[in-house]
Amino acid sequence: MSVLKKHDINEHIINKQGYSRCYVAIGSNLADPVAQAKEAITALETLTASRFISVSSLYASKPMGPQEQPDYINAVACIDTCLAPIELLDALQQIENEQGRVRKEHWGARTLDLDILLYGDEIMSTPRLTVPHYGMKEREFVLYPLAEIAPQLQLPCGQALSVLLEDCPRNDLAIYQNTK
Ligand code: ROI
Repeated sequence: MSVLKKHDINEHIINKQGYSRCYVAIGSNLADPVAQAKEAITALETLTASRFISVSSLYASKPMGPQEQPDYINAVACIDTCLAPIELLDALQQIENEQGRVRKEHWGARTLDLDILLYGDEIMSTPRLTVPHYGMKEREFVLYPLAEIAPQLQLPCGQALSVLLEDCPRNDLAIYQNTK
């Protein structure tokens, strides 16, 4: 029997048309977070040079970092894109800006955060972009929504998402609304 390779498990990481499978974290805790998240999902559905694959439910989560800020709405979306990593970052920052992103302090409240969690199987660190996202392995509001849409996922480092989840308490994470 043949042994499954990482590329078989993370199916279609790069398919024949040169698309890379990417996972994007969505987070908001200002200016109607549910509406912000839904608007971001709509923008991702029509992202240039990309195909929208799926999105998790919306989750309600307690703030990580300073506690004197509102609870967050979080979700994770999956897209296949022909955009290079920096082009994808630019496109996501444009969506953030179009939704009037406000962010006053580091780790403080924000109208919309769109973070690249994974870009295919790439591992990269540049001044503007680190992939995989530096904090994703410890964040319940990232790992649980990610597992909802990609339960079999393996990270580029070889770690299985299912193993990361075993060490990640849910805290007060709760499904807030289905997006289907
Ligand atoms: N906390 C939660 N629950 N959700 C987020 O999306 C989020 N984003 C952040 C910080 C400030 C780290 N805390 C968060 O950037």
